Amino acid sequence: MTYITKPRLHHPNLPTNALGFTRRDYEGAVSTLCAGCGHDSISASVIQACYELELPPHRIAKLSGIGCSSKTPDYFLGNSHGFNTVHGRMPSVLTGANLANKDLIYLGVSGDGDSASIGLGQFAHCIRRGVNMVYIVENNGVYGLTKGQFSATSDYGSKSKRGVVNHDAAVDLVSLALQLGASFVARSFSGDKRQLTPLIKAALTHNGAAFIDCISPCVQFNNHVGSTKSFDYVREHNEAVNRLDIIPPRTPIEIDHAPGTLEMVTQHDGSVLALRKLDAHYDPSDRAAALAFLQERQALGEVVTGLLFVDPTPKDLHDHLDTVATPLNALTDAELTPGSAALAELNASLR
Ligand SMILES: Cc1ncc(C[n+]2csc(CCOP(=O)(O)OP(=O)(O)O)c2C)c(N)n1
Ligand code: SF4
Ligand SMILES: [Mg+2]
Repeated sequence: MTYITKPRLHHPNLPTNALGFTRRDYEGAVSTLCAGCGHDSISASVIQACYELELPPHRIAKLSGIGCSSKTPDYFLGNSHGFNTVHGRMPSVLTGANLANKDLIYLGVSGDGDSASIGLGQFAHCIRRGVNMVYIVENNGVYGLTKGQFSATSDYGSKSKRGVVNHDAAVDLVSLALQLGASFVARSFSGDKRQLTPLIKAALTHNGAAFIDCISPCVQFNNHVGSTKSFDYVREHNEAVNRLDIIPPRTPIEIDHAPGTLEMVTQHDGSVLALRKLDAHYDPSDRAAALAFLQERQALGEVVTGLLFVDPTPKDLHDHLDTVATPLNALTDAELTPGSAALAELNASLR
C-alpha cells in the first residue's frame, strides 16, 4: 500500500477542541484513491465527527478488510489504533478486540464487496451479536479495487461501465441490518456531508451495533448512466426521511422548532438526537415499519436516507454475555485463573 505522510506543519491559529486537538490531529496519511472517489468524502466526515465529539484519538480502534474502502482508515485517525484484516474478515477481528477491551471505541470500515459478498456471514453475525461499534459500508455497488466487477449490492438490471446488465438480485445491507437486530441503522450519501457527519457522530455515541450504509460512488468504474450508485442517480433519487442534530450531554438544548417537526431521542450517555422530520409519517423507532417503508420506496427507485431506526436503550454483546465491568484485558492473572477451589465452587453451583 502506498503510504505518504502529511507534513505536520499547520496554521498556528487553527481552532482546537476541548482536548486541545485541531482537526488535523484526526487526519491520516495522504489519500491514494482516485480524485473524486466518494470514499474520500466519508473519510472527511469521520475526521470531522471525531474532532467535534472531542474523542481522544488513542481511545479509538479502526478496523477494515480489503478494498479501496478498506484502505481509507489509513487516511484518517493517524493517531488511533488500526488493524487492516483479510478480505471480509474485519467483523470477527473487531468482535475479538471488543471482547478483550470494551473500553475502546470501535470503528469498522468496509466495502460492499467486503461486507455483502465475501464477508456477508461475518457481517451478519457481528450485527446480530450487538457488538458495540460503528460499522460503515462505503457502498459503491462495485469491486473498485479489482477494477469494476459487479458486487452483491449492484442493483438488479443496473449496467456496468462496459454495458453488461446485472441479472442477480441485490443484497440490501440496510434491510439486513434491520432484520438482524442492529440497534442503530442509517443510510447516507458521500455527497451529503451535512447529513453524513451528524449520523457518524450519533453512531459513535450509540452503545450497540450501529450500522451506516453510505452510498459512495466509484468515479472510475460505476459512475455512468445506467448505474444506480452514480452521483447523478443518487442525487436525483435521494429521499431523506429526516435530518439529524446531535446535542452532547450537559449542553443546553436550544433548537427552535414548531411542535411535531422535531423528535428528540435521548441516548444512554445523555446525548440527544434531534431528528428534524422531512417525511411526516416516518417513525425511526418502528423496525417493522422501517423495513416496509424501505421496500416500498426501493420499488419506486428511490434511495431512502437518514436515521432509519434507533433503539435509545440498546444492549450490546457484553450485556448479553454478562461480562464483568473491567475490560477483560485489564484483569490480573489471579482474576483470570482463580484456582482449583474457585473452579470446584463453580462446578458445584452448576450441578
Ligand atoms: C480472499 C480474497 N478474495 C479476493 C480478493 C480480491 N479482492 C480484493 S478487494 C476485492 C473487492 C473489493 O470490493 P469492495 O469491498 O466493494 O471495495 P471497493 O474497492 O469497491 O471500495 C476483491 C474481490 C482478496 N483480496 N482476498
Ligand atoms: S477505483 Fe473506484 S473505489 Fe477505488 S479509489 Fe478509484 S474511484 Fe474510488
Ligand atoms: Mg465496492
